[in-house]
Amino acid sequence: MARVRIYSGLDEALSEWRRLGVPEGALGRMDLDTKRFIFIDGVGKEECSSLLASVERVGGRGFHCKGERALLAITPLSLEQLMMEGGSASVQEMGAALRHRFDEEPPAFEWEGGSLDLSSPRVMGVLNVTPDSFSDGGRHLDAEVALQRARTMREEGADLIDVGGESTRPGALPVDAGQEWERIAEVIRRASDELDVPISVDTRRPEVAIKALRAGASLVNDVSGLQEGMRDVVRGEGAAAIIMHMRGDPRTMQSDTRYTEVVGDTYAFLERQVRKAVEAGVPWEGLAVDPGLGFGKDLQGNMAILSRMGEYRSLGRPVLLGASRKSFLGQVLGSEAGDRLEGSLAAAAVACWQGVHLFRVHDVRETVRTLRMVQAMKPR
Ligand code: HH2
Repeated sequence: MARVRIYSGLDEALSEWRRLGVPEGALGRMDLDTKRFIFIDGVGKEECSSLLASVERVGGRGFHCKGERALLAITPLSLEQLMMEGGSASVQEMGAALRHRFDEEPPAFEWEGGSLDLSSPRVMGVLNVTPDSFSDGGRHLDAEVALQRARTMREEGADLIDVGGESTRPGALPVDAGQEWERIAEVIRRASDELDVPISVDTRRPEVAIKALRAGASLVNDVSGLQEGMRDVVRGEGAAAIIMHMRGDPRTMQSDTRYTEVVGDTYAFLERQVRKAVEAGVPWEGLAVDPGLGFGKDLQGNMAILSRMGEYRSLGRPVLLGASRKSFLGQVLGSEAGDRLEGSLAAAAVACWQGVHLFRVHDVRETVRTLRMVQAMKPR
């Protein structure tokens, strides 16, 4: 049986490989992209050459170093592709090692001055300070009412509170940055002061994010995937960020919901955006990912993602589920946003079973209890 070692970063891999006596010539050929670096030992000569050929074919780099050893640089997605093609025993062993690594180690999630322990699932309570959010729109426009809602969610077990001032439901019209900030300013300031949990700001606008972070928020939850301006804000303020996949913008996102392969396409997007953020200087430990249920996906796409949420874990970053009360649940249940609790809890349970780390929800108490139950059922 082959021995597989996986490294998340090139530095870690290089120092280990030097120690193992791998020639510098081989090390120089390794790519600097955010990839998994793999060392595989005990692969028969013949299998080694076919392994190297398949890795190169899917865009990775491989190098055969003396005896039965190979060095590989490959993205998790390419490795998944090889596994799906029913690759050799070594490919399957690499895939299993990759999964196992993330089964054992919860990813770090950190920002300047804080962190979140992900050794058990964490709940993010949704607080929309908007007139038009699809499920709680108009309820928390008054700062005092919003703060009371935040306190209640905290008491119910929320580990994070996500404050938003713009609805991103399908068809929602954008608001300007000034108006968005005006809605949430007092809530962010006072909630960060008062509550003993991190506050995240749900915004697509760098100018709103920077104000929120300076007012006490620790994280940016960006449904538009952490583009350049937002990356700079997150790096500059020492914040953490949740990178979500969305197709187009809320006005248009449901007009084309076709994908080559929805899990693969969203995975590749998240992988790319994580890499760009790291290249822009945002620490790897400060990034989480979210495939964006309901954002430019149809029922089938949402269900495919939900049933394979665990696969995003091989990105090495915390994975967030945002299914709460969404319309695809209503399509199955035949019910309106206020009557989708069972769907929200079923989605949380299915994702929790697959090792998802963060749950963005409206119904905090019920979700906390569901997650506790699912965790208790998991084999140890
Ligand atoms: N969904 C919504 C908003 N922000 N952020 C992440 N990371 N993931 C999500 O799935 C997600 C999100 C939409 O839900 P909601 O905030 O309840 O409604 P609205 O956008 O209408 O305010």
